[in-house]
Amino acid sequence: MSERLTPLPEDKFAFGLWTIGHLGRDPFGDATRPPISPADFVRGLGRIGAWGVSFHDDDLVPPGATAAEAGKIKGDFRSALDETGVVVSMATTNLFWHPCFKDGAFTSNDPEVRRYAISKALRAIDTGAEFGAPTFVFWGGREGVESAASKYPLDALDRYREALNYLSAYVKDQGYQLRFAIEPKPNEPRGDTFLPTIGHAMAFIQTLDDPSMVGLNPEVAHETMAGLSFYQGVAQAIWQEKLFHIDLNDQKIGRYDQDLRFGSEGIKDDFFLVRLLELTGYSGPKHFDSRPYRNEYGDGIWEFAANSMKTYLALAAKARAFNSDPAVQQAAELAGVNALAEPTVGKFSTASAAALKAEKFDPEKLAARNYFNERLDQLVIDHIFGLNNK
Ligand code: GLT
Ligand code: MN
Ligand code: MN
Repeated sequence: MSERLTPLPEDKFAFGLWTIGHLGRDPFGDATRPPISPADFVRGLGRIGAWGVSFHDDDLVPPGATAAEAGKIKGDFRSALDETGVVVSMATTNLFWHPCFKDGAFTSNDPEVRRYAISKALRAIDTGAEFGAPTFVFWGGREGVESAASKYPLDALDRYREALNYLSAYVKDQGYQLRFAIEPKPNEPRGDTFLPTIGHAMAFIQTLDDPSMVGLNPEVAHETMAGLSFYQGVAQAIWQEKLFHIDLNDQKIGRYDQDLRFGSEGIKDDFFLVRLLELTGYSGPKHFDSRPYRNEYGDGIWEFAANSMKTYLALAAKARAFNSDPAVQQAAELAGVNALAEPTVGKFSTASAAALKAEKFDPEKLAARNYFNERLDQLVIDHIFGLNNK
């Protein structure tokens, strides 16, 4: 394959400080890797050709740091950005780690916790704006319940909405060039999470004071955990102009949130996802929210990151080859793929409805049609395996 497999800035590949830099801690075991400073992390990204970096407020400046320590960390981070040309592509706030958020943040039953959560988010938005982040993500890790008796969900949604409306108004008041992206997840760490899927989040956004300011940051692993098709969810988000950001990783269905390397599991799903992003001209960051295997160490973690980008580029090349293959175009024609783009009846009129009712259809003949989906789908497999060249 003569296609380009090394990343360029225009690919907009980005990584969060908590991803490649994940220490390997899990619920059953402690860290297996040493920490990397934010500045060294950015230098590492520069070396592998990544474009962007993202962070939680607490990843950049650890809670409890003095003003002098915070200034030093931010200064070093800024120097590394300037040195490498890496940009800050997204910022977010950690409203899940500290035990005070054990009952939720924006939806905690304790009003003091809710006020603290909004205060922390306001300060994190300031930090995001300070580094020019165009997107601010809200992943409601602790917004949920174990016992359904503990929260009346309609109240919880009211409080969630109140928080996002307040924070949107703050962004406008400050004149920040920043949009919000909600990241849905069905469960983990809570038993049930509010706004569990792309669909729930998109419907919720429509109820906000300014829906245009809020979109989505869907993640492969999260929809897959819910047993849903990430591809179909992302397609609808694009259709509703709500795909502001995307978290690429991989996941086996029915498991805990694995955050595996993009392209390491559902390769056919990943092929269609990349094809969709490329075909629709999605122009936001391609953000890898994944972590190296817990037994990976040293250079291995950077190899993991470089391979995430390589796989994306390889799939994009496969998607282009698939789209331009005459055999695929022929099979797609037989399947009626392009015919679905034609309007069915157009706009309603009394006359057209009368004519439609009078039209003669032959359902038996329609039922006898073959759509050749087997042929079309085998071509997908042939392309992924590279058999189309043989
Ligand atoms: C956390 C979560 C991710 C979110 C991050 C943003 S933090 O690691 O598992 O899916 O994207 O808050
Ligand atoms: Mn995840
Ligand atoms: Mn994520």
